[in-house]
Amino acid sequence: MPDPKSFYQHRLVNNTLALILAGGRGSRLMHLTSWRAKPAVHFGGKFRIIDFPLSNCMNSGIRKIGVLTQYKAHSLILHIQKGWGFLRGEFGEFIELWPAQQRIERNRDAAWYAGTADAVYQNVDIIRNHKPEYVLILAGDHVYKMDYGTMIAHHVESAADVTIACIEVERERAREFGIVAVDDNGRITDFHEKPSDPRTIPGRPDTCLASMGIYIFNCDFLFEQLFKDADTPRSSHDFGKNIIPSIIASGYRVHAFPFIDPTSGVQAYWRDVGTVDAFWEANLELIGVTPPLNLYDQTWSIWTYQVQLPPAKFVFDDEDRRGMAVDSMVSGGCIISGAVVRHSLLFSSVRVNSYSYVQDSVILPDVEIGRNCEIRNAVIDRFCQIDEGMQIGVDPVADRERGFHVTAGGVTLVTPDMLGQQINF
Ligand code: ADQ
Ligand code: ADP
Repeated sequence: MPDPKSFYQHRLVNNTLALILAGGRGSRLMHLTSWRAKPAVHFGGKFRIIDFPLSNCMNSGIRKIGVLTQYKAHSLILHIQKGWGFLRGEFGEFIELWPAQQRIERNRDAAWYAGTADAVYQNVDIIRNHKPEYVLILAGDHVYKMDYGTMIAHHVESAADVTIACIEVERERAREFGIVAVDDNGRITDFHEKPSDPRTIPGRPDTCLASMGIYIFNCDFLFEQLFKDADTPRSSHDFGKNIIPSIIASGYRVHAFPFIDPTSGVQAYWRDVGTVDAFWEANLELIGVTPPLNLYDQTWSIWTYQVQLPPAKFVFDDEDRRGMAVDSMVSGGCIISGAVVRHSLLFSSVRVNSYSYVQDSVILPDVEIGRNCEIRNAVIDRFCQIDEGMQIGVDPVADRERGFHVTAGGVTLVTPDMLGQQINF
């Protein structure tokens, strides 16, 4: 007997168009975003950050997706073209890239997507052609697993005009988010984007309820609000700064969708890997025995583009030294030869040569670590060639002198530019 709930959700997701906002600068990731947009930053051994919202769409049954790009979009575009072209156009499925194109007449003076709402506004004609009932707006730069179908069902059942996914955050961090207040029915009564004095949850002075930047709009209502905002002088055309506060002030029904893990009943995993420290920590967290984000869960697979690679290999070198990795994740195509890797995450095709030692580090794809190196507390960017005998993350002063970036948390970031190296694609 088919489950009526899943039929119902299937109809809802089928009438939903997802828009992934992937055009922001993401500059707090420093040199990791010098050449690539934040959604294209590598994560979890073989993925890119954008694979998470895209996989959530696939696993939720949403197969109509626009990805809105602008800054440094080259590697993001390549990744989506190479890895996400498997949808079937003949069944109305697609993932399309929508770069800023200045197609809207009224915006002819604007060079780029001004804010997140402007990015959507500039594509209203494309959205209209798809005739969705609901528009799901997502950030392209968060790591989490979420069933958007449940959120859309919640939106419809609460008869909301807009639903915002929300998560609890510590008050100390709350200034980075849109902070909401809700009534007993989950209706949002107040919203402040990045407030200097964030409002806490009643009875919990250390905790605030934050917007995750995930919105579901009834499509007609979205259009109405986008056109209104486009005509509003001095608006920065941003959902968090302008549209959401204005909708609430006008008395529309805006509901919160609490992001709860359906199996544990507690707040689900969600990370904004917005800084090098957060990036390093979120990657190394995956190594633990019971990681907060399980990448091995086949009921919610994370899809990606990956080149065909042979298995990781751990070899005795020519002098019989054992190559080994413990308490680590090592991706395909890696060769660890006569070297030791501890508590680290190695992306694809990393080579670690004899006498070298790597600990507490995140090594991005296609890195070669020469002999006799020592690397600790580091993030090594793609294509770096680490010369024989180099020490990284051992002496922060020496690291800074060499032009490496050492974070407040003591993580050393090294990129090919810092090593004066040209990239060989
Ligand atoms: P921020 O993350 O600070 O806050 P923003 O910088 O606008 O908001 O980024 C949101 C998403 O849109 C990101 O994925 C970014 O790449 C993308 N983006 C930004 N500008 C864009 C543009 N002009 N064109 C296309 N894409 C663009 C938001 C909300 C807060 C909420 C946090 C949660 O405004 O209310 O709490 O997300 O992280
Ligand atoms: P990813 O690992 O995201 O694919 P790459 O290292 O390939 O990132 O860089 C992203 C894009 O930025 C590349 O496709 C290339 O166009 C450009 N790029 C990266 N590093 C440099 C550089 N040092 N000089 C010029 N362009 C670069």
